[in-house]
Amino acid sequence: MQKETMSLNSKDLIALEDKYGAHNYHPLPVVLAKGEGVYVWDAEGKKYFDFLSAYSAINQGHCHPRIVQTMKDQAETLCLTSRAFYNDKLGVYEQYITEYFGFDKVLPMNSGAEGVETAIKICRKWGYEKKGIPLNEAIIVVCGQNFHGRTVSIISFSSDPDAKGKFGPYTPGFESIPYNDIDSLKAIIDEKADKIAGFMVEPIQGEAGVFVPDSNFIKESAALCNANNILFIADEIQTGIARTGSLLAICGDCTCQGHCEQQESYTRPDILILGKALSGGAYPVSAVLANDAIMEVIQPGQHGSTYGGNPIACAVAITALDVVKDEHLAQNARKLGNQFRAEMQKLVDKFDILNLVRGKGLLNAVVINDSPDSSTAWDICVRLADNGLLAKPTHGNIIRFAPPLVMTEEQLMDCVAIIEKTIAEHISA
Ligand code: IF1
Repeated sequence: MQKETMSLNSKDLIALEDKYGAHNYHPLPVVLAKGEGVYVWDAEGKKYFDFLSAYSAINQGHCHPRIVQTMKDQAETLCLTSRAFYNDKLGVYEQYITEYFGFDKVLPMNSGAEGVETAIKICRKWGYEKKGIPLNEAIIVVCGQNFHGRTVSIISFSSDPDAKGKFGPYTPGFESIPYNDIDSLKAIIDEKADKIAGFMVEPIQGEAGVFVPDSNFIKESAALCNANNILFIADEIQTGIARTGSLLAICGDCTCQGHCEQQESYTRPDILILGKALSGGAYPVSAVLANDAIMEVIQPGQHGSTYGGNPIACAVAITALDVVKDEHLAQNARKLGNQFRAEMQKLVDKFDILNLVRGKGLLNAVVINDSPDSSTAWDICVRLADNGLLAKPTHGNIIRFAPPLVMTEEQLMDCVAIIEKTIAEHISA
């Protein structure tokens, strides 16, 4: 069977996915078979720059040798114990990650959505037991255009009709305010402070098209929460772990590799949710971090997961976080990000078809000068793939550019040349 699979070409493999897989995605017509650093190869051996990084999970680059070695070693030793017993990696990892990000405790899960669900459960229980909200009346405030995952509770507060439609009945207890609108947050807190347990926010909205809020929005909302005994919950699943040019997006302009506790630019969340790059793309690992006064509301039997905190996940995450520090990925993302946006700005000035570039660090988007219903962004991405660079359109007219953070300046300039050439080709086609 393995041998047979090896001889299938991209067309065959796409047909297999089409026939046997649920159609819950619409991928670009590229079949990837190998990855290394900033590169991936398709089933025919064509080489590409990866400018999506598996939605920011591959910050450390594909198949990072240290991460792969750690995973191999641990897989040969002990994979899974469940949490019915202790394991010899979990405590070590918990100490490591809590010191790394500056919290008392961590609750380990697997997918990002599970991390968000975990944060919601902790927040609600804290609301009843610590804040004294009447049972079943807790409100969590969220933002319009959010993306926090795909479970029923999470899509209950989505504003995307595709993500949400016809999956009801929905989970109550969430109220939405416009993103980047501190006055709306003030208004809902003025009205309902006693019942609001938390405010959950992405420091930069990824799915919305890499929307960077005003510089004071995050700081001011955290201060408002703090003043009103409301938990400030940061979903850094996509923005965290060096992607935006600092260890976390909530670190603001600080590039130190620590958790920035002492820095003025740092906004301390009460609950921090991480996922994706926590494993460098090797394994599904998510984590919810909080201090004791919050985390202690969860007692045995009240939350968990068969795979959460398994030895492979713990070992892999330690190495993945080591790599971020050792290879100065936050600094590199900051430097290359500034350079990338400057280069894209030149293209925006030169080509009418490009409207604007925005983003932070190496989480960027170029908005195409065409309607969201047009196929222009998709067509450009197909052409980019032909020219050896993989990026994905979002919302019809936005292209997200998020390469692995291990990229060099020279590689980045090669990519800029591919993008320029592709836009020129698209216009003259
Ligand atoms: C898909 C976007 C990225 C996330 C934030 C939680 C999760 C995500 C801030 C859930 C996941 C993904 C999932 C991916 C598409 C993707 C995405 F386009 F939707 F916005 F990254 F850009 N919080 N984001 O961004 O994490 O459960 O998936 O591990 O295929 O749905 P998960």
